[in-house]
Amino acid sequence: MHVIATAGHVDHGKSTLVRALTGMEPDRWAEERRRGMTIDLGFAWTTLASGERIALVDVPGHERFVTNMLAGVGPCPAVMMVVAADQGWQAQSAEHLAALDALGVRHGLAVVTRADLADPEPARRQLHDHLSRTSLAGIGSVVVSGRTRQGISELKAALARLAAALPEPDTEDAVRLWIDRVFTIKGAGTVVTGTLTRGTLRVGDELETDGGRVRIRGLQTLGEQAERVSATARVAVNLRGVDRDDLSRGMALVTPEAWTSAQVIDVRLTAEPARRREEAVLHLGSAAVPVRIRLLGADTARLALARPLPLRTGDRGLLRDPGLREIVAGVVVLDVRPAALRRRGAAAARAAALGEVTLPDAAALLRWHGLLTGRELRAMGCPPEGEPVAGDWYADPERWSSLTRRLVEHVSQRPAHDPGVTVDAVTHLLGLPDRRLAEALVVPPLLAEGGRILLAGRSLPPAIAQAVAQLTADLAERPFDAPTAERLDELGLTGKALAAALRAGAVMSIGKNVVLMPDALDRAAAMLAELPSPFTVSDARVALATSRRVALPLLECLDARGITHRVDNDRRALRRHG
Ligand SMILES: Nc1nc2c(ncn2[C@@H]2O[C@H](COP(=O)(O)OP(=O)(O)OP(=O)(O)O)[C@@H](O)[C@H]2O)c(=O)[nH]1
Ligand SMILES: [Mg+2]
Repeated sequence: MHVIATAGHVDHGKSTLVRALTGMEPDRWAEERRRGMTIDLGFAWTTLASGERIALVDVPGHERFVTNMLAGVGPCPAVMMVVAADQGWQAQSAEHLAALDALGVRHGLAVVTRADLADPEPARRQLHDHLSRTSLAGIGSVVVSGRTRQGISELKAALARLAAALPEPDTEDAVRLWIDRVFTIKGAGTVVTGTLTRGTLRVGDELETDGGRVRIRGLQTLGEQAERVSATARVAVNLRGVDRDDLSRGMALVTPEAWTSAQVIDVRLTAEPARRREEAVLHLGSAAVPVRIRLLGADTARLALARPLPLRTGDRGLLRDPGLREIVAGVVVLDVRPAALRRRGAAAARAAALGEVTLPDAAALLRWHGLLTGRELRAMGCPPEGEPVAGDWYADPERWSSLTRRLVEHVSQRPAHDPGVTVDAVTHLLGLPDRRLAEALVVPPLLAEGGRILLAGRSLPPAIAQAVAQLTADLAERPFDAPTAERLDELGLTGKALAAALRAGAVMSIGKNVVLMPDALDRAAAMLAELPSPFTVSDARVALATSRRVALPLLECLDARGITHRVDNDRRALRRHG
């Protein structure tokens, strides 16, 4: 199934078109039929000759009902942009198109209606001209009359082509169903409807709403009962555990813990606001939420929402000024839980950080947040990459090495015969959210002994311990970038001092003047295991981000320990274990 919304000025024939396509009545209310005008969203569907089912969300054209229009269009992946042949481009044609453009809608059809009343060509040219400057540039067009049915079969053929070109939704993804209607059915209880754009709903599933957990009691799609419904679909969900009055349009049903409930967000604006403004309404999905705007950079802003929404990075919405009745800008969500801007200059720094990415990935989110769990990353819209540092925790490499550095410094500054610091004290000292992170920070020259963290070779004289701590900090980011002879000299790690550090196991030497941390061989082996096998010295050098001066003796050490072996003159492989 595909779901397509209508758009266009009042009275341009959208509902008539929906009727002609489906034989169904989209205007559900008596008042709508009496006034001959759509007020709220209408729903209808049809099966094309190809067997493809098309559900239509019919929106009102009148400017008073723009909020309803946006609730219908918000979650829809495609649109029919309608202009009447006898009236041409009008104010709401412009506002609706601006909304679609702000939301980044790329799929659709341009439809010239009421072609029995006037030559459709001028309207068609206008339509294409306006579309060409938007995300909908290049879409096809059809000329129809809802009255004479001229063009309706061409329109169906064009819809089949549009449907075939729509991107496949991810039916395995987490669900976020934006609610567009809530009602009760006698004997069944609360029912909500919406456009499902991702994931799959099954009877019995537990979902989350603003108010808490609910369970799916029954499902319908296009008037038929179903055990499961996958995106894309129009769906009616009968819920257990919630009152009709606790739900409304603009809330969402979501897979538990798969989204971030966000009340402050950082966004990119797709257009520069024409004037400074501090308030607007954020339209996203079927929601319309008042927001306070704080501009950060030229095209970035922080929004404070009047109520939280389940969001992820990459979500698109728009800001509208209901007083001036104008769309301010489209927004792309960049961060769903940005840190507070407290210090002077924090806003400028934030703008610069946001400016570095088009859309954040997990690495960018970690750069911004330092430490996040895989679950948090997924709920923010960026599945983690690489390995966790502890449990489900992922770390920004720079933050992680600065934590290592602080810990080594802290431990090495303690008196020579200190019994060490407890893991809990370190957790507190470094402000870590989980003590497992403190445990994971214990790498050479640190070691854990009886629940306490201390410096390996703690019997070293303080000057040498300090030098080792410095070297650890040097090597935190590039562990194989062994210090030069000058640096060793500067640190005082030469002669007797170096010998003492080596004896204590606080550092290791893999060749004359090539000093590394004691875990260097294990770490090198782990990194080399990622390389296509066999590999050359130069492959290893690049992978380990070091020089030949280090790579050669390091590989020889690995050979000597049976971790690697020579395959031929210039290539090696890791020895298989087990
Ligand atoms: N002659 C003629 N009249 C049409 C055609 N399509 C719609 N109309 C008439 O135009 C008027 C408005 O049509 P609707 O389909 O209600 O227009 P709409 O775009 O849904 O209007 P809103 O929902 O209020 O935005 C009605 O009187 C229709 O009968 C057409 O193709 N030819
Ligand atoms: Mg209508």
